[in-house]
Amino acid sequence: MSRYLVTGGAGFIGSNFVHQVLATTDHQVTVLDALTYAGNKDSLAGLLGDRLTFVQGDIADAGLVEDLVAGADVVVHFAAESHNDNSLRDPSPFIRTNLVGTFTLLEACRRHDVRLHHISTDEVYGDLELDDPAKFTPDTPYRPSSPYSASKAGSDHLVRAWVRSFGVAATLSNCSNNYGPYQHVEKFIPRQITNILDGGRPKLYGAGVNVRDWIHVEDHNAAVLAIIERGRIGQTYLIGADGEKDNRTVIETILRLMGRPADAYDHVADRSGHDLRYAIDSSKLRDELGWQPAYRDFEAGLAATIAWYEAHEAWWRPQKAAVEAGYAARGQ
Ligand code: NAD
Ligand code: TDX
Repeated sequence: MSRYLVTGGAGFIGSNFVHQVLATTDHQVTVLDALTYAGNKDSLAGLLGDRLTFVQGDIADAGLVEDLVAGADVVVHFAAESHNDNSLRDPSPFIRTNLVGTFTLLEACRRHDVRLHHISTDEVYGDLELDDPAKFTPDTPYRPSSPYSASKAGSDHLVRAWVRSFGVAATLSNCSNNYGPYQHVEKFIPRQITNILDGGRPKLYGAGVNVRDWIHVEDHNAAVLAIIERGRIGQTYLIGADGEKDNRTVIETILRLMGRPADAYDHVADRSGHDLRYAIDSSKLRDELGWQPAYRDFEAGLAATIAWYEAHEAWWRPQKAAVEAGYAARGQ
């Protein structure tokens, strides 16, 4: 039994991680989450109790972090400002949370000799051409495009520096685009599903040729657990499930699965600096740690995700109108 401190455990991937840890291990979990607009305690409904404690607070609050890290065996660091579009409007919380917050956690882990797993993104590598057979590997040079991805790239560099300079026992992972339950309606897939459920239309940025490498959130989190249990300290593992799809195809698939005509969507203003394509080579993770994705059929995973949003309107409804008003104000 280990004591896990999970930052960002009320967010999309973090809350799914808490569900998975409680269901598949005997670990004790403390969630530290600031409950920003992206955090939702309802994502942990029914779980709070003997094995799960919730602390509302900021990962950049050094005093609070010091106390919580001192009582943990492992810090699993999901907390971040996570949405590219928001980072284009106001980068400042991205700098504070993703850089200062990660620094604050690293200092506490260093003082208390606590193991850290840092969750990051494939976006730190920039983007690939559509016709490039290459995928991102752990050796791909960093070339982030947006304030979000630059702040995540900086956080990765901080973690590696604290490993090398101070001997902090950390691992890192960079994952591709996640989908599944409890994802905020600002993100691509939940936005389109809930637009349709609301009687509206999906919104495609630009021509929609941009490619994302989709992975189910449970597969991401199973990989994170494998890295915490069996990964080598100081190493970076790329997590991906060979799920490349262009955005137009994803929208057409959602429309078909929801019984709508495939062309019942709107083209809207493109994202500034929009990364063209992401693709992950996860062979290091598969070869070293024996990880394999369980969700190999994207359409089946998408259908299950649609069913989840249909059944959980009370979870997403409170955020929907404000998110759409924000997009509409920007022509998106
Ligand atoms: P999310 O936005 O859904 O959740 C982020 C959580 O962090 C929220 O609960 C929020 O309240 C909390 N948080 C934000 N600032 C905080 C602060 N200062 N102190 C404490 N808590 C704070 O994000 P997500 O999609 O679940 O992403 C989780 C992690 O995974 C992030 O580090 C992100 O960069 C990474 N990641 C995400 C994806 C993806 O597809 N969503 C892919 C690869 C990597
Ligand atoms: O309405 C939309 N229409 C649209 O075409 C939205 C919200 C997005 N898009 C496009 C932009 C991207 O090409 O869909 C793609 C996916 O968009 P997002 O869901 O915003 O994800 P992305 O920018 O790719 O980043 C995600 O994956 C990597 C997460 O938000 C990050 O946290 C993670 O690091």
